[in-house]
Amino acid sequence: AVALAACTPGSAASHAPSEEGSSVTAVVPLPASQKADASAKPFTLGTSSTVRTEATDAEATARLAVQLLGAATGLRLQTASGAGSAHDVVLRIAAGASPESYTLQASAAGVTITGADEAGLFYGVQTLTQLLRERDGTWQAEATEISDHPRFAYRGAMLDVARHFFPVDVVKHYIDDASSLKLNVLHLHLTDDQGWRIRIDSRPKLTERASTTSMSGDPGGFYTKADFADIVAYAASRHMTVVPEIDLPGHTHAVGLAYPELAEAPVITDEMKKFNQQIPVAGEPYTGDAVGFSSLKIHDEATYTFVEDVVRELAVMTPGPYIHIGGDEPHSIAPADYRLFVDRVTKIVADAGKTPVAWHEAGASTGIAPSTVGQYWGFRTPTDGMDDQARTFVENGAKVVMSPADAAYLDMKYDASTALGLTWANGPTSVERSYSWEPTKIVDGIGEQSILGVEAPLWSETLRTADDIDEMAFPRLASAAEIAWSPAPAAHSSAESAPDAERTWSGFRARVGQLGPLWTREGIHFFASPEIDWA
Ligand code: TNX
Repeated sequence: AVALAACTPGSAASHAPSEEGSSVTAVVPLPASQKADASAKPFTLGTSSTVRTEATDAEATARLAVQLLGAATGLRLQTASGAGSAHDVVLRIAAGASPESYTLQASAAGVTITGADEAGLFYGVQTLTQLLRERDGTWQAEATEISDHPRFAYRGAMLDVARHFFPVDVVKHYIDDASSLKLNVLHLHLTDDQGWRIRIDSRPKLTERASTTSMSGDPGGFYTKADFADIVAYAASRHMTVVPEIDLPGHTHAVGLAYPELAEAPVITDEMKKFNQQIPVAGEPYTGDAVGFSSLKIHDEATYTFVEDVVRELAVMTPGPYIHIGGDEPHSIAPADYRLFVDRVTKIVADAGKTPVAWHEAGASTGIAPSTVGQYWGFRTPTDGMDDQARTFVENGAKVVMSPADAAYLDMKYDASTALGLTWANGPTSVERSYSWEPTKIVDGIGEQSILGVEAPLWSETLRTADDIDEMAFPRLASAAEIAWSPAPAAHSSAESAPDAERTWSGFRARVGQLGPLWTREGIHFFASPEIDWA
């Protein structure tokens, strides 16, 4: 752990409290290294400040910085080139350091952000938006030096647009949300029993017949290819890669509305009756919340022709390296049939030039395409052999994304009184629980080198609006972001650093509390959890 290595004992007034009573900086996720000098004069951003670049490679980020700093402060800044004044922000790219890394120097002489690449520069700008505080009618950032880089390459947020459909603007808002926390993957759960949300030209009935409804009888919707391209481009401009998920072979009731010949009859379980869930009927839209009742026909070649059509078009639409094939909750499918399906479909994705991703159940298969990345959604303490399934991906030479449901699932209630959300993952997930887990300590044999990254899924059974999304995601998405980005917690915390500068729950809690006003100005409808002392 290199956390706070720069905060050497005796460094002048390191992390001393400011007038506001908080420590000098409140950056989330916690930077890899940070030195602050509360006795030095701060940087001041004002109406005459400009965002400056020395070379054209930083100009796109400079334009974005004007927007982001504008949203954070209300100031209407301009871009410029060449040397500037002490109130300007200078953006530079200097290749050589690790991908996505940046350094930031703030002082009364100005702010300089140097990115190893455009992504790093963008993250430095995001850090600056968090450093700026309104004081005496001006926007100030305390004098500080930050050197920062991510722990994990894959830092994801998943949005379920199948149970409830969210229009392009809402998805863009979520991209803004997630990228402000230095997340770099948007996993879109595009299909499920309740609806098919992506246009496939060779299979037009999918969106004609299987997209019009959502859960609870709410309206449906789907993305045209132009919509999807718009999302992909917007995500790319914020350095996020889109991972599209087509959930197979279960979670496919909607496919049967369009192409009934591909679908098995729904399997009605005692559980559905016990929990008073809506009973699925073949050929009718499903608007309930049961899972595990649907399947494509495993022993029919037409199924694989269908999957090839979908994967081929999806691969063309997706510049990123991954296509997620789902694979979760195959409750109504014989294990041997499920394995056969996973083997064939991961190979279809690999043959289309993409890296398959699958939920951990697919690890039960031995003939899976070896490049397949697993996504672990079991609990922090694995049950039911889910750890064995997750380990299979690693044994094949691939990696795993960690999404423990009882900590990383953003659709769980915060506490029993939360209106939105579910409770199946070990009851409600407090902010503290969302923060207090370590990816390398969940599955034996899956350590740092086997973990591609961390993802926080947001399933939408109970969510209808952008505000609902924000309420469930903030502040817990910040927990996932810190786990994914910041160095692993040090075995012993440094006595010299202020508690809120530590990669600990109390440090996180204090820093997140400082971000409330920024989130409000940015239009993020966060849940003002009583676990946090909000500024
Ligand atoms: C489980 S975990 C699911 C989803 C539900 C979610 C609700 C997993 C891969 N599948 O189908 O939406 O729980 O929390």
